[in-house]
Amino acid sequence: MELDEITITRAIIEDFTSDFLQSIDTDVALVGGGPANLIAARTLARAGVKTVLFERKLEVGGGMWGGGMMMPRIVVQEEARHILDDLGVRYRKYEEGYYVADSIECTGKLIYEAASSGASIYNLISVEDVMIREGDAVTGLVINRTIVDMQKLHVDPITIRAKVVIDGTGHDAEICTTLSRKIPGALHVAGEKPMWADVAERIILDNTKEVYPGLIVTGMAANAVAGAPRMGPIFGGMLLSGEKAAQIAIAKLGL
Ligand code: 48H
Repeated sequence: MELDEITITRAIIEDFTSDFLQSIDTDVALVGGGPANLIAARTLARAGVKTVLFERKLEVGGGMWGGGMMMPRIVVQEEARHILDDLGVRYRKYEEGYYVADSIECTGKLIYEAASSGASIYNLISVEDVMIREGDAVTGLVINRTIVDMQKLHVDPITIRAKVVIDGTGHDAEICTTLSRKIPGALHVAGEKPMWADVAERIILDNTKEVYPGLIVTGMAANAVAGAPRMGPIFGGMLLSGEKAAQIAIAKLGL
């Protein structure tokens, strides 16, 4: 068979466009492709929820790839060990209650699991704003190509309609911060506090919640919004938080 470049080009444009058109009106839109949102996306997609995730960077996976100070290892505590088992991530017991896993294996499996469960994942897209309708609820996202922001190009964004939005943007809690800036009084973003792994990991599930109608916060962003500490390279809280965010979304959708 003789390969034809135009066929290759048409396959990419047509397939992407058809998927993207399906994604512009979704049940749940997740902002950020870090570990919390990847677990959330997997949980949602497995429950049959139409799930779309946007990641600003070329690579999905957020801050998990780099482990602790570029040593590709993460620690997961007993409470979240079942998620490593569920993902098929290998780990080693370090001490009672502490498990060490390869951050590259874990990130790769999270991405694989989210994508193969049926979540639509789009990289190189930045969420720059939200839509507010229907009596002050978040009803969608405003998105643009990341390169537009990087190059400071004057290009208008487009929009995605979603019944529920999950902010999983990590330390900067970008969606919550944008909302609090644009609608004063809508939501208070207290800001992340210094490292205290024990407190941070205990409180993250309480902080994973619907912070504004239609907007759920998860992962590091949940602690940043609540004014809770950071925790360093222990990831059980991120995984449990992502699961909880998905469960809140599923309950909101009435499924
Ligand atoms: C599209 C965006 C946007 C945007 C950001 O930081 P993450 O890995 O987030 P979590 O919460 O899943 O995991 C946090 C963890 O990695 C971490 O940092 C820990 C445990 N730190 C402890 C400590 O003490 O430091 O991923 C967030 C993702 C990133 O990939 C961003 O590029 C992406 O969100 N993102 N994507 N539109 N506006 N903002």
